[in-house]
Amino acid sequence: MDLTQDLHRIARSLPLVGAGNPVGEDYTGTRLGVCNLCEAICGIELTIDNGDVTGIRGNPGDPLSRGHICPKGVALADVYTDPDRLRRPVKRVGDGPDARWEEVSWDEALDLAADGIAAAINDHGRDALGIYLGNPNAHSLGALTHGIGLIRSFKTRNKYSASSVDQIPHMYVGMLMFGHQLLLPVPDIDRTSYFLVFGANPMASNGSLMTVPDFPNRVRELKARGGRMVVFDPRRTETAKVATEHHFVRPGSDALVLLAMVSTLLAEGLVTPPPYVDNLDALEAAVAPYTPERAAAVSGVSAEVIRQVARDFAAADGAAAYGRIGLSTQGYGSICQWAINLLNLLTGNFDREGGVLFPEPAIDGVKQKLIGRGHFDLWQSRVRTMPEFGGELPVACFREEIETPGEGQIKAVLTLAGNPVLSTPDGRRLGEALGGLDFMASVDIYLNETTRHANVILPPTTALERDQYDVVFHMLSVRNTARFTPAVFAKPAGAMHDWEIFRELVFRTDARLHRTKPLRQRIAERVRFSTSPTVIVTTLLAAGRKTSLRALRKHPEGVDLGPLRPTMPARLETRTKRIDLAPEALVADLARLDSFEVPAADELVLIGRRHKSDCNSWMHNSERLTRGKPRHQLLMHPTDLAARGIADGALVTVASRVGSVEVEVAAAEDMMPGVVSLPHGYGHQVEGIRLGHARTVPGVSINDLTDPERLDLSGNAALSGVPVTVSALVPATV
Ligand SMILES: Nc1nc2c(c(=O)[nH]1)N[C@H]1C(S)=C(S)[C@@H](COP(=O)(O)OP(=O)(O)OC[C@H]3O[C@@H](n4cnc5c(=O)[nH]c(N)nc54)[C@H](O)[C@@H]3O)O[C@H]1N2
Ligand SMILES: Nc1nc2c(c(=O)[nH]1)N[C@H]1C(S)=C(S)[C@@H](COP(=O)(O)OP(=O)(O)OC[C@H]3O[C@@H](n4cnc5c(=O)[nH]c(N)nc54)[C@H](O)[C@@H]3O)O[C@H]1N2
Ligand code: SF4
Ligand SMILES: [Mo]
Repeated sequence: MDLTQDLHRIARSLPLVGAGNPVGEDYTGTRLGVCNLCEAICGIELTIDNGDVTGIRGNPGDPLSRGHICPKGVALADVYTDPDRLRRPVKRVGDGPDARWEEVSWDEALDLAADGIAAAINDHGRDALGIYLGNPNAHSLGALTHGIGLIRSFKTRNKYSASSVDQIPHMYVGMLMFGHQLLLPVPDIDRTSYFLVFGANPMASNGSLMTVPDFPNRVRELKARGGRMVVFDPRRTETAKVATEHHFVRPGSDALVLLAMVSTLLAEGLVTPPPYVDNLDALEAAVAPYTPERAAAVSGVSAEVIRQVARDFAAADGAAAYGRIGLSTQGYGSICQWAINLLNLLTGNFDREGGVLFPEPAIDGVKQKLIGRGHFDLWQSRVRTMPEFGGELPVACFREEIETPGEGQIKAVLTLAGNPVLSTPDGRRLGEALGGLDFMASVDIYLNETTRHANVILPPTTALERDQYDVVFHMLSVRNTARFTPAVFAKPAGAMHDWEIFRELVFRTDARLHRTKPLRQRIAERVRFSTSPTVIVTTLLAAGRKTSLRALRKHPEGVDLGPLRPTMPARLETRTKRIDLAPEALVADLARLDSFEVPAADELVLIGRRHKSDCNSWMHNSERLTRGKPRHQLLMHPTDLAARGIADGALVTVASRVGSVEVEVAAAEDMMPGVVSLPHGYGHQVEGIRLGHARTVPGVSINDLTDPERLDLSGNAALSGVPVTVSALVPATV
């Protein structure tokens, strides 16, 4: 045994080591890892041959994921090996199609970034810096432990993230009803006998705000024990196909359907709410007008179905209502999430086995106060006066804040792991706005549709090279477990972790700012940024007292902390320790719902979709994920095609108020008539620039059609249900 191995062994036995025990360059054997590509956080086993990953499979020993893996998990190795992935910082020389990218040293790149950020703040004030945080931040321990510090340090009000094209309605309603933005009930899928799903497709997405690896088998088990899964979705999705019942619902009309279910429960005396709720009378008065007949007239769901589902839900021995992207990214997302909570609460399925429960994670962000309870509308965006939520402004306002002159205008942008040009409404024009900035820096592992506008790109290490503990997703998991995964591979020489990049950005920018921070803040930041994510996890686990890093290191497959348990009302964060069934702001928003309009008979509305082999706006560089049948087409019902004289396979123009795209159409019986669907995260072609997508994947960006003017009460973008027209461009050749 040589000295290095001895050192590794000693390091492993210490609770406070940062780097874990990465495999050597010539390692051959297996190694446990974790997939960070979606919220299912599957445990994986890598086969490594002489330092190369030759295979990835699900780890059957993982108490949560139980051996599950999807095509993306297998492709995790492609991120690690992709020659197009950035491994050194690059700076842009020149503009537009003539731009060239040059590798530069970390020192030069970080100084360049700090110069640009500091210049904007010095010349125009702190709000001159705009920040966008993308989805993968939630999947990186370092980004979570150190990202908040970075954002606080810059003090800008121009903060944007993927949350406002995603789950703000859940968080807003969680804050209003349970007193905290991260108190989100999770379906007890393993014990429920009635799983009611609105606007989610976990067979493709593997679940969201519900960490549920191995969803296909869990549904199989649900059905095997006589349980039911009932799905409401405008597309007969992969999930709808394995459901016991599926109902088409017109996009954006769910709030009316859900409220009609709530009013049915009340009208028929089917309610058994827990003792710690208030305002049942107010609720009854507010929802009484929302009858099944009224919902049926606009939703395409019959009044009988609405009544029957409400009755079945109330009668089931353990029922869980759940609504995801299709509910939260629409015009009435907050009302929808309120109504979902009401269904669970009123039927006694809130905080009950087989209903919905609150996980008890080993690191509890709520209890340990890692994040505040949330706030809403404390300030507004400058141009459109849209409300902040939890300190963030709606990303649908990002472009206008860059383009509109005046005090507080964004002059420089920093993006962290995000591609808002493809991911946020009217993305094309956001891209143009980014092109006009004084300065932009991106922390990202690829040159993409967004980062191509940056002056400098700072690429961090990737999943297999860093320690991981899923702080967020253990809080949303269908079973209480904990797992710490040390980096599989060592950080390569000359690479930086995301949190180290954040540290340098903060320190180097501070050194250039005319304003100086109070000494106390500077010392606190020094300490925070000098502490590694793993040390922070160690401390948080110790404080949580459910397990320890030492225990988790002994069990890299993860430890089981048991099924979900009732914990309420003790964990309510409301001042009264009670739940308001009829929060004023939500009741007031019903007035807006009353103007919900059914599209004209010849009008179409657009919705999105996910595929099990797509990963938001990236991973299209992976050959194994992109080969096979194309899946970028506009899906449209045959009767809608026929009505327009469009043939299956034709090239069509899809136009909305905001823009138009040209794309192939595919006839799909699975679509609700009147509804068309495009996947998001496509549309990579940018002329003259070699992006980090060497493989040309066809398709257009749905977000060149989505409309930044369409928002929910919470400020979340209403990406779903956009009115569009579809017309033939070129007749089909086949
Ligand atoms: N129309 C429509 N639009 C949508 C949605 C929809 O359903 N319909 N869904 C929305 C949702 S839910 C979300 S979450 C957003 C997601 O949208 P974004 O926030 O833009 O996130 P991604 O598309 O995942 O972009 C990931 C970027 O991060 C980079 N990256 C990957 N891993 C790392 C890493 O470890 N570190 C760093 N620094 N960078 C990394 C990738 O190169 C890529 O550029 O899209 C939203 N947009
Ligand atoms: N394979 C894969 N998995 C992913 C991702 C990915 O890009 N690819 N992204 C991850 C991310 S960031 C997230 S947030 C989650 C999202 O997880 P999910 O919420 O499961 O996401 P989707 O598959 O988009 O499912 C949304 C469903 O809502 C339906 N829908 C659209 N509009 C409406 C409506 O108005 N009413 C109703 N009732 N339904 C509607 C759509 O047809 C679609 O089936 O997935 C995560 N997992
Ligand atoms: S479901 Fe797939 S993408 Fe999601 S964590 Fe598991 S292997 Fe990764
Ligand atoms: Mo998301």
